[in-house]
Amino acid sequence: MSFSPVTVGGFTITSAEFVKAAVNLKGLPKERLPQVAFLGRSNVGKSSLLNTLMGQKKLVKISATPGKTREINFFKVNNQFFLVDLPGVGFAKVSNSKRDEMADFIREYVEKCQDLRGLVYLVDIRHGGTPIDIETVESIRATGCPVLVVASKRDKVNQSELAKNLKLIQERLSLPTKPICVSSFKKTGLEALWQEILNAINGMHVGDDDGTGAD
Ligand SMILES: Nc1nc2c(ncn2[C@@H]2O[C@H](COP(=O)(O)OP(=O)(O)OP(=O)(O)O)[C@@H](O)[C@H]2O)c(=O)[nH]1
Ligand SMILES: [Mg+2]
Repeated sequence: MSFSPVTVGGFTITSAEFVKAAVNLKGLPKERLPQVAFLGRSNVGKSSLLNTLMGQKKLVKISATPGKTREINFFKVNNQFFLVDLPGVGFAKVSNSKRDEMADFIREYVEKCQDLRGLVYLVDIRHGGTPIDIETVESIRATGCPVLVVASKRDKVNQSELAKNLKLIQERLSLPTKPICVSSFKKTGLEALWQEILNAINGMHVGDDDGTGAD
């Protein structure tokens, strides 16, 4: 299938493909490439953000029922790295035992996947960081995996709510600075986020391309 290159937030995507869904550690891709994974509460906008970052509409499935994604989905970008869609954290309609199983699988993946370079943790800007967010971010940090907290759904708040909730998230999640805030719908905040993702992967930068446009 042909793929038309697309530039999102200053980063050019020359290929983006779904590689596989894993339900346990044995199911991780065999190919050794750096990975950056996306985590956050169910419905926070992980899958939508992945589509937006890769300049896609439907590559990542957005299910109508939140909390339905039980797998870890791997997407290969530019044949260089994987972006990873993790199941939503703490979805109330999933039974406690299923939730624990999932939490165990996510923890195992974060602890054992040697190619995981960092984790983007999404927080809904309207909620300003919930107890589940605080607990999850702390448990990921405890594994030693770098966590980048990003606020989602920027388009849902006005300027004063934005300022107030960015500050709340910063305080509650003990961040050194205010988090990046993105909107998948309005395609905002993507440049800062791509830069962070590329920094996490091998120290590549958006500016690796020397800007001359030469190959
Ligand atoms: N207003 C607004 N809505 C968004 C944005 N991103 C996602 N949504 C909506 O939020 C809902 C959940 O989005 P998903 O991308 O499926 O969220 P998810 O985190 O992948 O959810 P799970 O897979 O259930 O964990 C959908 O109805 C999206 O259309 C955004 O930037 N702005
Ligand atoms: Mg999803």
